[in-house]
Amino acid sequence: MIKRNVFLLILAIFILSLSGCKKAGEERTDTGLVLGFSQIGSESAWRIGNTKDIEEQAEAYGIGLMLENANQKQDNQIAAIRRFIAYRVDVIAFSPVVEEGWDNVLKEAKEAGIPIILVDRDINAGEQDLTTCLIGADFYKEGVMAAEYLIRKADALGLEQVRIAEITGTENSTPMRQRHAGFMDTIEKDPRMQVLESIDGDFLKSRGAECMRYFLDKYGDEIDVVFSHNDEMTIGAIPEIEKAGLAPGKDMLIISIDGGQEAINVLKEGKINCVVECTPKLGKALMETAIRLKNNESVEKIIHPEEQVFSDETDVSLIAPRGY
Ligand code: GZL
Repeated sequence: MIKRNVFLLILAIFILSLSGCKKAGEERTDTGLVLGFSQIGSESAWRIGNTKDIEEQAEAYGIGLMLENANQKQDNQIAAIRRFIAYRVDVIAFSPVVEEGWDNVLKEAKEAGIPIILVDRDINAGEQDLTTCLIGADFYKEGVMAAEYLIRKADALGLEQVRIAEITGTENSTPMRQRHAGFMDTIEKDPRMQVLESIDGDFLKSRGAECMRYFLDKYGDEIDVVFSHNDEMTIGAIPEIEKAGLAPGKDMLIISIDGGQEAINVLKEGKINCVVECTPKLGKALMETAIRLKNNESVEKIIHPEEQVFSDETDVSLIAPRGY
């Protein structure tokens, strides 16, 4: 009897400790489903839009959402997943900040019988079957679309050489690895294309500015193209180009990924040439998948949203408000 009381006391303390997360509330909402979600952080307009969409869709679907923000730290995500397991949520979802280091905590979730949904990014779990599905963009295709735009633009401008400065996203993250791979695989057959250097901007605006200062100091006006893995870093880089007396979008082509409103506004100003869309609106697919799992229904292994390219090849004034 004492053991049970100690357990209940520990459980009560644990539940009270969940002050950092948005509680499902004591009452289960009308689906009777509680979803634990570990979000990477708030590093970009994309991430903030993704969080907002997930919260709105949980409300719309009547799902109790416990959302924790990991502030870019994998340890915080692992701790959050352990709390969700202890709280015995029905489904756990998370956007892994990097691809490695998840085996142990996901095995604990599997042993607890709680299904895991990957949102936005993937993990490298080898042959182990630790997650039920991935809901997120086809990052490789985004890299391909960025490169295909560049090849078309080089043809249109009659460029004989195309020297590229690449500002990558968070090292070892799925979007960084796959956007780089898709881009490189597409340009490698084109003898005009040369990547001067690739450096890690960690998807952050401040790091994007730092990377651009480094590139300008080292290569100056040799740079023909900046390929940036997300809008935040692109927005950080553009003022540095202007401080160097160069016109972004004209003296050097600017290619970005995400498609948030701020980048689209800069595209409309002519300072960015191409923005590949990476939609953050994954909430609807997440809620529908969580409900299917709770009902023991099968789900697709990978769910990719449709995505498009916004560029100076079309009338950018027609681009509708982006919502993030
Ligand atoms: C892509 C997402 C990336 C965005 C960045 O789906 O993982 O993380 O491109 C965000 O803006 O930081």
